Amino acid sequence: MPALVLVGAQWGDEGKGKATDLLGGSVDYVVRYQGGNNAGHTVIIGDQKYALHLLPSGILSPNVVPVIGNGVVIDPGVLLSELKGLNERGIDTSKLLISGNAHLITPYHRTLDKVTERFLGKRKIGTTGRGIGPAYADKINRIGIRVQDLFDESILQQKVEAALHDKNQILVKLYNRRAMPADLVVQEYLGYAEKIRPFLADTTLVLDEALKANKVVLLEGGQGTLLDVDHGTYPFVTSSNPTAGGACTGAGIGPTKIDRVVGILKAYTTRVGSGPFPTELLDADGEALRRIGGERGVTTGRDRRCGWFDAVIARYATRVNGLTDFFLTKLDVLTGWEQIPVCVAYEIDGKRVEELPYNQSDFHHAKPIYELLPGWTEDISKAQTFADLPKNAQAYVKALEEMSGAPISAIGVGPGRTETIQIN
Ligand code: 2SA
Ligand code: GDP
Ligand code: MG
Repeated sequence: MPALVLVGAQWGDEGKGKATDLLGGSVDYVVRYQGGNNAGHTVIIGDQKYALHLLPSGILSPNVVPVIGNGVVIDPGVLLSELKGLNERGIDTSKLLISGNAHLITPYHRTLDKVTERFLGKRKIGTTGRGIGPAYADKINRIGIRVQDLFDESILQQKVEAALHDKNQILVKLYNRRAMPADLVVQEYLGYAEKIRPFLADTTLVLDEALKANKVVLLEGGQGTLLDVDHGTYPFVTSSNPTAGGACTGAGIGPTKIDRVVGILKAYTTRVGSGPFPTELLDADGEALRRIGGERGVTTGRDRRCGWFDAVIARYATRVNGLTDFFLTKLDVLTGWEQIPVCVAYEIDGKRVEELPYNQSDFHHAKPIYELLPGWTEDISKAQTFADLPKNAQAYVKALEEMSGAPISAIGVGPGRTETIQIN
């Protein structure tokens, strides 16, 4: 198995951190390929809970080489404090590799993220405020600062000045903020250089050599399919490509090297931030899913919006990612409902629609068409095999598999590493 991709099949927070950690024992490299410290990946090992934002979840597996690929945006202050936090808990982070081509998030990106959201008011995206969008905008606009720029003071100075040229006018004239002096940013960022240097690597070369030596490389997505800037619910998306194609550009691996794409799929649906969400529940069921599922943002602490499972979205994730299989997570959270509604299609302007509409307004109008599946009351958190699950839970999993278009290869029945049913 050369390279495999692990991607969120919904709007993120499906349990990618746990899934990556589970696979950690059988892979050699874990690569983050997009996003930045907007992500919040939770890993629970024994009685220890880790919340990773920027670092690949594989950093917790002693034999894994963790890699931050070129497609990631790095806030260096956050990177160093996350490393320090892990070191203080006895985790060895010395094997980390960081691409010199990854872009940096700077204080002006964070400020712009926050002021534009405030300016948008009711139309806001609901970003994490971490500067992700503005940093990617600069990358595409070719005025970004890259990790490698930290090691050449005069280049860094020129690039920061160029990036701030327009932004300071915007900050002062449009948003009534103080201008940001380039020198201050440069001084702060030069201070990070020597701390980051030991991790600097030509990561595409390292990964190519690893693949040639038959090492297994896991490409770990942040966020999820419906938050993808191309394939998600634009403009209510993040500014990168979490979908499987993004793994190739964000890690510098050719598609021919990937032979498995795992979609992480929650047994119900959640979303953080604004945007359409057909199966959203604004009632006691939604509240119960939030409470039982502990649905709160790992980065911002925001309550997550909750709703029933949406098979249209799962099918779409199978299509745009070329999924080979799913990890179904949080099945245990559904224990106790007499009947569990599952959205099988949408009604849009009086018509039944089976596939995710590409038209934004149609998606905003989509009303879920539900099928009711019988629930179960037995505690399933100790189940170790599929046969251990109550019949109705088995039928729920089988129904989801049928509707979603790819086989389910593992089922999460609790947050811990061992609370997982492996199938076949
Ligand atoms: P941004 O900050 O520009 O990426 O925000 C754009 C949209 O992307 C959503 N987004 C996320 N959605 C779910 N989980 C994410 N990570 C954190 C978590 C979220 C948190 O694990 O809980 O703590 O709030 C994540 N990151 C970005 C975001 O909500 C916007 O809708
Ligand atoms: P990620 O961003 O996809 O890594 O997911 P998050 O860490 O943001 O959110 C997933 C949450 O669900 C975390 O608190 C996990 O510990 C938890 N979790 C993962 N899998 C399971 C599961 O099968 N059952 C339960 N009850 N919790 C799970
Ligand atoms: Mg998360």
